[in-house]
Amino acid sequence: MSTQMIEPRMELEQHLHMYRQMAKIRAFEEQVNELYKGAKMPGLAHLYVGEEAVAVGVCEALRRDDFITSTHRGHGHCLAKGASVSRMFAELLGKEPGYCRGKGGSMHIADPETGNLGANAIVGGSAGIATGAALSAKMRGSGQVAVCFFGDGALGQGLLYEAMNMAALWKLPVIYVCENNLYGEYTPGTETVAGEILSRPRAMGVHAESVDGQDVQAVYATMRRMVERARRGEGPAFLECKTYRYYGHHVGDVNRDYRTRDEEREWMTNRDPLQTLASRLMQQRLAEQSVFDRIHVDVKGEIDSAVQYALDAPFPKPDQVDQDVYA
Ligand SMILES: Cc1ncc(C[n+]2csc(CCOP(=O)(O)OP(=O)(O)O)c2C)c(N)n1
Ligand SMILES: [Mg+2]
Repeated sequence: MSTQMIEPRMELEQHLHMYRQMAKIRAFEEQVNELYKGAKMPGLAHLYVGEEAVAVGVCEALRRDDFITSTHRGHGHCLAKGASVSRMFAELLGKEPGYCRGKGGSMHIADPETGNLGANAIVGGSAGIATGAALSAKMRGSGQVAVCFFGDGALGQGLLYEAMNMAALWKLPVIYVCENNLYGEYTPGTETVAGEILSRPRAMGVHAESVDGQDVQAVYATMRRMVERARRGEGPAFLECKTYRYYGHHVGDVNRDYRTRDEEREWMTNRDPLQTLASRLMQQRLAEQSVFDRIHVDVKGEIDSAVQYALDAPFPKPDQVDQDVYA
């Protein structure tokens, strides 16, 4: 077979893999919402439903040993980078086999094996960590790249600019991925962000682009170019992904008075990341509806058994309460 025939097949497989990853994140988050509503999960969680194409498109362009730092809305980032669904659920339920032995919960999941340096509940807090990881990669000559995920709310945090300034001066292999979902908690970005977002990194000479965050193929393609230039030593980049969260700021934010149902419907029906990819592949006659249906059935099976595993798992023993806790 000529490479010309192999390549489209491999490309299709990769697109279906990205679809599966997005479907897995969505099913995971829907299940988290059920656990919250059923009073089985302690605390709150910030759901990533609607934003799946960002985490998947970005992480698909990374190596396993590349680094990511995450946010309070971090489940999608962790899963896209390769975290185990069972250990994620276990962590959310406070169980011993969880990523932090059940002591971190939703907003503190870290997984060194997949290069995940951790979620961070301090808005903008992980910009310094990702930039430090990129400095370390450069000094060690490891060829690794670090990605810093953050929301539009973090655009108001000074640390981001201090870190980006150093990254530009030292040409560090770090990519700042801004998930612009139009709101920080209950406030629209129009009331908090002055001027053009991209002009901020550009003022420091950081390569910056904006992409449709609901289009996983576009996110992936843009990210690949940014990762390649970072690995070549050409320095940091900034990627603004325009996206939308379908649920409230967190699972308890059910009224969402700060935005309209029409706006939500528009994003859910016309700009859904899973539907966008599926309809494009079907229009190109590369896959049929049954392929996507099958993926959802498989994913549901995986999620159901993982959540059962976590529900059955033990809590940490009382005498371990102060172990593995650093603050
Ligand atoms: C330094 C800091 N200030 C305030 C908060 C409270 N807080 C938690 S999430 C959030 C909004 C974050 O918005 P954004 O960065 O746009 O992320 P999104 O929730 O939209 O994904 C705020 C203000 C915080 N966690 N950390
Ligand atoms: Mg936001």
